[in-house]
Parts: sequence; structure tokens; C-alpha cells
Amino acid sequence: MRFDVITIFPHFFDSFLGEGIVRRAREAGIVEVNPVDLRAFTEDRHRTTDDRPYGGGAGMVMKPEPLFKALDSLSRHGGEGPVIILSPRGQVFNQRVASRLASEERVILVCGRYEGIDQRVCDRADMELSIGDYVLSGGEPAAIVVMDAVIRLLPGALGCGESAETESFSTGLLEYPHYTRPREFRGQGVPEVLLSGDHKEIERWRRRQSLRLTLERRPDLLDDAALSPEDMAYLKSLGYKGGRCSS
Ligand code: 9D3
Repeated sequence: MRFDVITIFPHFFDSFLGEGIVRRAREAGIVEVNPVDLRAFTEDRHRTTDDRPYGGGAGMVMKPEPLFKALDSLSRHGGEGPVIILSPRGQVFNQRVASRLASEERVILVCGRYEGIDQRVCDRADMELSIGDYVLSGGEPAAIVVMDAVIRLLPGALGCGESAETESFSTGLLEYPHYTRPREFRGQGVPEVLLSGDHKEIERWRRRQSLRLTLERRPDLLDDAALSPEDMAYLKSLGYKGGRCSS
């Protein structure tokens, strides 16, 4: 798979590309990431990529000409795949979108800066993606989030011990608490059940911890989780009022 990332800060991606899973995936030829310097597609002496908004108002808008030139130059090198603009007004990125993108041969990401991007560029794109409801300084951190989530889904990207969640989060619930050595740390022990060697009991404890945490922190996830009658009984004992078909 190949990502082309159009940006005015091509070096923003250096550490992302140079470390960890992403570095390994690149070295293994599983993914190619090509930061494209938008300023290379400007023609004026100041290499201008933004201008004042028609209609007035605060802030600057990214000019269409350099972005169109960058997109044209990329699509000339073979079929282009979806063009995706990172934008706070886009569809919110999630694991489902990541899975869908992981099946593409090529994706072009456009990182905005300033208040926004000329609408004619948005009209040329296939979709806009946001990574959530908070304000970033530009699309670059969002592009990293999207690429990271997609790359780890590519076959062979993770080591043998690691397993990628394929659809949604694997169980649809938050993870249970993890413990490792030492058995006592600064006066705090480890739940007795985890030391018992009773695998059935351990599994039951972990499931209940997952259910309890999800109910406390992310009750919205319970709507789509696959819950057994035993799960439902446990949740009800904790005061959970929801369940299938509740509206
Ligand atoms: C005043 C309206 N602002 C929108 C919330 C303007 C604005 C703020 C920040 C326009 C662009 C930006 C820069 N953000 C991104 O480019 C961005 C983003 C984000 O801010 N939050 C979540 N996802 C994304 S993806 C790209």
C-alpha cells in the first residue's frame, strides 16, 4: 500500500516513519509513505500556499492551484486511489474506516493548515476525515493517526506475537486491567484470581472487568457489543438499564 501525503511540513512525518511498527512495515515493503511538499508546486517567489478568504473574515484559506498541481502530479504516476482531506468538518475516523482504507492499494492524504481549504479542492476529493471533536493546528497529526491505524492492519505489519483487531475493536468492550511482576509493588498487590491458575475463573473475571469498565466509561459501546445472557445479567446487577432495542 502507498500513502502520498500532501503537506507544507513534510518533515513532520520523520519520526513517525523512522520508528516502531511503521518503520518495520516500510522496510518490509508492506507500505510506502511519500510526504509531498506542497510548496514545490507553487510558482511565486514566496512559495505562497494560502490567501485571504473571499467574503472576508479572519484567517487564511489554502489556495487551490498548488493543491491541484500536487494532485495532478500524483495521479499522473498511475491510478490515484481515494483523495482524502483531513479536516475538522469531515466524517469521524474510526476502526471501520481504517479497515476499509487498509484494502486500498493507494491513498492520497491532504493536510490542511490555516482556517480551511478552498472548496474547489474539497470538491475534487473523495472524502473528508476528522479524527475527533477537538481543534488541531493542522491536518498533519490527523494524517499520522489515520496512517498508523491503517498500517497496523496490513498483512505482515505486526510481529508474530501481535494481533491486529480486524473489525471494530475485537470484543467491542474496553480492555480488562493488566498486571505483571512484581507481585507486590509499593504496597499494592495483584488480584488473587490472576494467581490462581484457574483459567476459566480468570476468563470470567476479565470479562466482568471489561463489562464494568465499559459501563462506567463508555456505555455507548454496549449498544453494539456482542453480549451473552450472562453478560446482560452481570450488567443489570451493576444497574445497567439498556440492552437491545432500547430507544
Ligand atoms: C473556526 C473553525 N475552526 C474549525 C473547528 C477552524 C479550523 C481549526 C483548525 C480549521 C482547521 C483547523 C486545523 N485542523 C485540521 O486541519 C484537522 C482536524 C482537527 O482540527 N480536529 C480533528 N480532526 C482534524 S483533521 C484535520
